[in-house]
Amino acid sequence: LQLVLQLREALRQEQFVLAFQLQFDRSGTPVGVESLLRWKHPERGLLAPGHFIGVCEESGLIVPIGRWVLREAARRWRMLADAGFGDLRVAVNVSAMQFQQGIADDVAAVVREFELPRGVLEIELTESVVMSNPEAAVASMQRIRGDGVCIAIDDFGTGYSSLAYLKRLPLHRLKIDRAFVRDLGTGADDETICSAIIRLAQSLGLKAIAEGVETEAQWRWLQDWGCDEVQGFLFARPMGFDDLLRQLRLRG
Ligand code: G
Ligand code: G
Ligand code: MN
Ligand code: NA
Repeated sequence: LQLVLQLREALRQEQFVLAFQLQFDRSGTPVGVESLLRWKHPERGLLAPGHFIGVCEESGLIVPIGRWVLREAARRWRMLADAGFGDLRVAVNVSAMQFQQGIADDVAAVVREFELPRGVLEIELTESVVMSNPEAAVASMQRIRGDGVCIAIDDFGTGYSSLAYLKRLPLHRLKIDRAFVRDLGTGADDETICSAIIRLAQSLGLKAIAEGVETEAQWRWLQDWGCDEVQGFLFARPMGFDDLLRQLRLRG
């Protein structure tokens, strides 16, 4: 309970910030960033979601916090665009409860407020969020897509997706869970899973992005197997907005 009160206070006092992790295409060109929530705790320093996201979900606070994340990500995209990096896409993680409460109105509102062009905002949903009520999910996702917002399935391969629904969903990207990326390049079983996901994405007309790429060997494997995009510590760690801008400017 104590933590819930602190979190409610944190939202009021603007103690949340977004970190951004760059995503790259096959040639190593930045194509987007994933927004990752951080809590600037007054005593404990910068906290990652593992310390508090569970409580946010249980208490329902994830709804107003998620709304803040969505607007902040859109605001940051506008700042990126003003700095000449408007080609980048900004992705936002959305929790089950937040999605079930309905995010289409919130999405439409930020698209309007920050005049987001089509394709620059992306929503990340997990398989379980979508598959727990696919009919309702499809309707909501279609509204989101109608506003020009992309949808990615996060942690793909760890949940249970109905292939029949995958085909029907208005998706843009499958994010290969980093658990499958870990052993790439060593001949492990996970290579079969990754190549299957990449082929599944291709056959559905979707992009595949690998998360958690940490080694050159993993990256080489992903390039060889035609994975479209990559994200991971090998390329960039999550960073604050000022560092992100500095990195992008250094790259020219
Ligand atoms: O940033 P980090 O690697 O610690 O993130 C841990 C988990 O928290 C990931 O599963 C990520 O999807 C989730 N997460 C990060 N930011 C957000 C957010 O803004 N909203 C929601 N709902 N989850 C987030
Ligand atoms: O579940 P989700 O994909 O949203 O989780 C994103 C989280 O993954 C972030 O908290 C980020 O810090 C973490 N992450 C990003 N790249 C890497 C990586 O290369 N290795 C590991 N172990 N974690 C990563
Ligand atoms: Mn994610
Ligand atoms: Na993930």
